[in-house]
Amino acid sequence: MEIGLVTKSVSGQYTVKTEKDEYICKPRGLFRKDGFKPLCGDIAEFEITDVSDKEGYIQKIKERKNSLIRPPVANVDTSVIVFSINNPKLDEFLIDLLILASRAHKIQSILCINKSDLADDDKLRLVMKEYEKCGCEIIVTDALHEDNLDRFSKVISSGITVFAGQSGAGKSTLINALTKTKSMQTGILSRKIERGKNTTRHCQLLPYMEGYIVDTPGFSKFDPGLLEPEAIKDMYNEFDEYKSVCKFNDCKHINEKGCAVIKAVEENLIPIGRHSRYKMIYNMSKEALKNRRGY
Ligand SMILES: Nc1nc2c(ncn2[C@@H]2O[C@H](COP(=O)(O)OP(=O)(O)OP(=O)(O)O)[C@@H](O)[C@H]2O)c(=O)[nH]1
Ligand SMILES: [Mg+2]
Ligand SMILES: [Zn+2]
Repeated sequence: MEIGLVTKSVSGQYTVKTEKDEYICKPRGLFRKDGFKPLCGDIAEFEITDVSDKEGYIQKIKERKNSLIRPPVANVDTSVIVFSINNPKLDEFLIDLLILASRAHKIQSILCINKSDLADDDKLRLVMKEYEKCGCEIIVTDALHEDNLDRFSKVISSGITVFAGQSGAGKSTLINALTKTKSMQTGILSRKIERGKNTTRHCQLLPYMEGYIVDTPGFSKFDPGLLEPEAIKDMYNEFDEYKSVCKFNDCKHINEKGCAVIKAVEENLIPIGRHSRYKMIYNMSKEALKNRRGY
């Protein structure tokens, strides 16, 4: 049996890369019966069925560390959350949700403020201040002029990295520049094409340094209902140094008496924007949980 990394999936066919070679593989029938599908990023055990044509048959998938639905990829180590301040307009709510989604999947995230050429310096500084204590490294780039892209070589040099963020923020432009390819469609054209086809079916890992990059085309939505309300409050690094002082052990930092987090917000020690969006996200995920349970 051979072992390799699934680097590409197109309509039921999987490219599996071994140390020396690449094989086009089909999954064994039993997977389909179980409703199980291999994903890009999976470590696959496969049998070679045709040596000269390099074809194979996937027999087994190693246990995954995590798996995402969009993009459909497994064993993700890092997410790069790409956004811009102008064009498209800053969407802090989406940024916060993507940080939370990453944490929920045990994925480390990096914030990339792209289109720095279009941003006003004061606004840029404010945004960096807002996120300085969120626990994510911040990289400011201008993908169009390939400015500051070498920063990525230090933070995503290995493992599997997913680029996510608002549509039009420049994910594909960044990826093309980093991988020195034109693998990804960019611009309005890409969005027109993506709308027309089922993008959830197709996925590809692009080699970058010792690791791989995956694009998420046209990301604009994320459902807070997928987050567990009780888990969210522990995903804000900003709250860490205050929450042990809250009067109640199970304080949610929403409106409780004696909440040290709320006090820190009032004293400008925690960005008010991060906290007010936290309250919204917490309530939305609580509502969603109620709807799921039916009470
Ligand atoms: N001025 C400027 N334009 C940029 C920059 N990065 C990307 N663009 C442009 O912004 C547009 C959108 O870039 P894409 O790379 O397609 O954005 P995307 O995030 O992949 O968008 P979706 O695939 O829809 O999610 C393109 O016209 C790019 O040329 C940048 O740093 N500065
Ligand atoms: Mg794109
Ligand atoms: Zn509290």
